[in-house]
Amino acid sequence: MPGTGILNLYREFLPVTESTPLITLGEGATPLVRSAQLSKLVECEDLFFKLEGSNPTGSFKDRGMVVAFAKAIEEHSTGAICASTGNTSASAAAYGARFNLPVIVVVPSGGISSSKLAQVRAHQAKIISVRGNFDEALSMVQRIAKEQSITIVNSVNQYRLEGQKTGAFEIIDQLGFSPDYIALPVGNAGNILSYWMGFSEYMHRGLVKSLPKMMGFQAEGASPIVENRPVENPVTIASAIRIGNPVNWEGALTSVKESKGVIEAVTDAEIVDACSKMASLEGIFCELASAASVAGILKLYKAGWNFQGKRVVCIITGSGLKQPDMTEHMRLSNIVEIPATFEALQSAIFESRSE
Ligand code: AN7
Repeated sequence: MPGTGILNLYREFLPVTESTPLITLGEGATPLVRSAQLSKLVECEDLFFKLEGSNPTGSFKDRGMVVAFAKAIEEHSTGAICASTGNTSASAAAYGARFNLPVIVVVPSGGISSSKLAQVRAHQAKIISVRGNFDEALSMVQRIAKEQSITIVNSVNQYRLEGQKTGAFEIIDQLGFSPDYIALPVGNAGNILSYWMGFSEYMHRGLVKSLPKMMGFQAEGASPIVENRPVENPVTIASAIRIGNPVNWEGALTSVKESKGVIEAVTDAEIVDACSKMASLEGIFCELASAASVAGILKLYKAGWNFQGKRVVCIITGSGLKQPDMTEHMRLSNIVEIPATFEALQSAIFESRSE
């Protein structure tokens, strides 16, 4: 039954006890959409997009957040805290509002998009802006959480990973088999680990016959795992993945190693190009960070990878509405302004057609 949420749907795979409240805001059951054009561009048997922007707060974070909040409530927590590049905070704020848990959000000053900030503020979470980057914010949050026994809802919280692995379950449930490749953006590196946990678990339980290769893509100016060293001042246009020292670094490496996948970097220009292609060729408006997965596939194809006969799923982690201020960097159509006369409309249509 759709709308019942991932805790209900996948309870046997989740850390649900008799006293876990099966809360939901309607997360999960997101569309898996077949590519119309990009699959041809990379000569791939089948390319799918998992639209995680269709979750209640517009990103994949809700899958993990619902489990983190359910466990926090079960454990009689008095509040939740997170550092965030935006989506984690938007999700935490929403679940906090709905399930009566005060939420504190710590964000890098100027480092999160206006619409994510609007979500946090609308949900009345306490918001603290740090003059520093995400990694600095997270290390302070980890210390506060430890000293003050507030529940941390970043992906150091194992329940977040447990919830996010349901994305992998859904892909198999929707396709009926495991794809050959999963491509996803990597920031704090929780999601790539979650997906690998999910696929491995289905395999272990005999619910699927093969495993995909995990392909993680970082933004070039924020690619510590690729460079094999923390990046002190990460820079990328994709603010959601502007992270220099991911907490699940080891987990990401394990996922890639065990699945015989890859972790690579894509440039900002490649991310913007992929985001524009998603919007103009596929009808899918996604976040820049999310487009890193698509940029990665395009890059590997150009580097000579052969996707013939392969089935690829790109995890589109967040909606483009999350980052309206970034669209200016994309290829955009012109706006033709006219006086309110029928003749002007007629000639504007005619002229723009003949362009
Ligand atoms: C759209 O919100 O880290 O590698 O604080 O918002 O699991 O961190 C967001 C990360 C990909 C990377 N796509 O996932 C935060 C935050 C989008 C994101 C990622 C994020 P992880």
